[in-house]
Amino acid sequence: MKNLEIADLFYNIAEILEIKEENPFRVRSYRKVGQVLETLTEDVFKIYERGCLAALQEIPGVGEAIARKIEEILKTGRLEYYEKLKTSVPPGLVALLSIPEIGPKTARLLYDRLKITSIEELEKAIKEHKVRELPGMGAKTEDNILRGIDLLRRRKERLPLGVAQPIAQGIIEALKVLPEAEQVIYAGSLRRMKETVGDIDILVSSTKPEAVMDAFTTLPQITEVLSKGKTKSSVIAEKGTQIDVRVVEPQSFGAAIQYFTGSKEHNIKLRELAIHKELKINEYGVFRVKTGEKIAGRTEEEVYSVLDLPWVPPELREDRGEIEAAKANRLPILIEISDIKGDLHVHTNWSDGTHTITEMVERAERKGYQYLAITDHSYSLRIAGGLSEERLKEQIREIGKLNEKIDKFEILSGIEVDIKRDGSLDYSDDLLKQLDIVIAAIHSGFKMDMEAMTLRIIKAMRNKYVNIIAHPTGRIIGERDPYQVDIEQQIMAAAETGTFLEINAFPDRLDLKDIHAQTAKEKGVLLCLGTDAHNIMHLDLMFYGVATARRGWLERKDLLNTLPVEKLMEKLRQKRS
Ligand code: DGT
Ligand code: CA
Ligand code: CA
Repeated sequence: MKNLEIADLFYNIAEILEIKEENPFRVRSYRKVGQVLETLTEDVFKIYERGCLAALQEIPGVGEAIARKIEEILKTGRLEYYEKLKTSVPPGLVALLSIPEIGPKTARLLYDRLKITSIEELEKAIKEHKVRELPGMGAKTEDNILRGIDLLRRRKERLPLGVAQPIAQGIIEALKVLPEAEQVIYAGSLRRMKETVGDIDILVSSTKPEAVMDAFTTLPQITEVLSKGKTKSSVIAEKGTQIDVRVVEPQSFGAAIQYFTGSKEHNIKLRELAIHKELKINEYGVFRVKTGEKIAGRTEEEVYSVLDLPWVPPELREDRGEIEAAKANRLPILIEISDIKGDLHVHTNWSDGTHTITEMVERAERKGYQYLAITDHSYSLRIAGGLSEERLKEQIREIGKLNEKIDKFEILSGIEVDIKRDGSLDYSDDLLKQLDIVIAAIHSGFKMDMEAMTLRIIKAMRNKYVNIIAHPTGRIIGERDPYQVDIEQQIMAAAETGTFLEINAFPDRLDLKDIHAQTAKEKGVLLCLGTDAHNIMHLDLMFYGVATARRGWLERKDLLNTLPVEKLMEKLRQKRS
């Protein structure tokens, strides 16, 4: 089994335990293992081969008991504990739980009262208005559930970027080692770093396409070959992902990458430009209409250049003004991962993270960062080990001591403080004042109407100690729609109060999303990137945050954490004065 399949198995265990109303902390620990395995860059099997149980236990969140379970899965392809557990709940109940709006209590109720064990049965019961009759339910619940079912179906159609990217990377690495492959690259929506991806498009430049096709269609990660041709094949890989690979001759490679990167809308605009210049553009190159002479195609730069355009970064190719900007030579100089000087949203084992402050700091230093903000959860979020006032004060002292011991690196004392329903915060201003950085966020009470929710967040922004609103719309891609909030008003209030807005880099969130980040920038709001890391490996998810920022046209100056530490501290203090 592959990482993602093992991750799913642990998620399923967590869900069944949830139905059985087992200890929530146990449920959480299984879910956490699922999350960790999902974001692991190395193959679990390779880790196991390297050092058996001991190596597995080095994976964050994996203790001895879990390591033994992983070992059993790797050795036998199944887990006895899970097989038994499955038989302890009615079949079908687990399927209901995959609907975002349905928790274990509701699933049980639907089963006990209406004998519902599948999504189709549930839809039928809702159509017959049977669900609203159940205790604690109503017409609104029925609507919510239908929306959840819709979300689930949409999710199945598109893959989150954070799932697609590692799968594509794995295939690319496997193809790169082929002697016949000159260059290998992903194109399509993945190269544009869209938050979800319909299918993965990979291009290989080679003069021996058959050899590449043979190798590709027999890779171990591929579960089904849909079609195999001389230069193009389609397959299904992990998680039901469709992957198209095309082999192109080196002299057309640039034109092919340009064409297959899309977007379709961007390409249509480009084609119109070409026509005006009496040129024809396709996946093989750019040609003069009159003579048929080929004038570009080996590189992408060439293709843009014969149209009198500078090369356009893939993240901008959505026909949202990039061609006009390119023509006027006003393309933004997009932020790069190397511009990021620190992570501003990080959890540790003081709340629900896996690693110690020191471990997180060491990893951040190794990434070349200059600072790291420790922002554990606040008191209300008890399930996540939210810090009491006393514990927070203790953490501030601890960070003070650690800072004395290290050179050339700054640990910022911070908090991810809960915004309560009335817009007030979990701690007193006196305590917030003692912190270097305060992130405020919503973790409960998602279902308010738009006006109340917007006011709730704006009230938090008015607190002069609140520097940042984390994951400002609360969406979880494919899981939970954004809460009802007037994003325009939220952005205006951020500008007015000098509050920064986060782009949460966790690939399930990417919140603010690209276009909202762009609006914020246009309104003069400074944005910041935080991974929301709960273990050391999550610090690497900054990649996805940067991708989102680039899709939002952001430049170095638009982001808080491209600043050196002194300038950052200055910015953070500005609101207080
Ligand atoms: P996806 O897979 O739905 O996330 O989105 P894309 O953008 O990866 O779309 P896909 O996989 O259908 O096709 C890859 C690229 O190929 C697309 O971005 C642009 C190009 N392409 C595909 N079909 C057409 C077309 O009919 N006209 C033009 N101009 N380009 C096309
Ligand atoms: Ca695609
Ligand atoms: Ca495709």
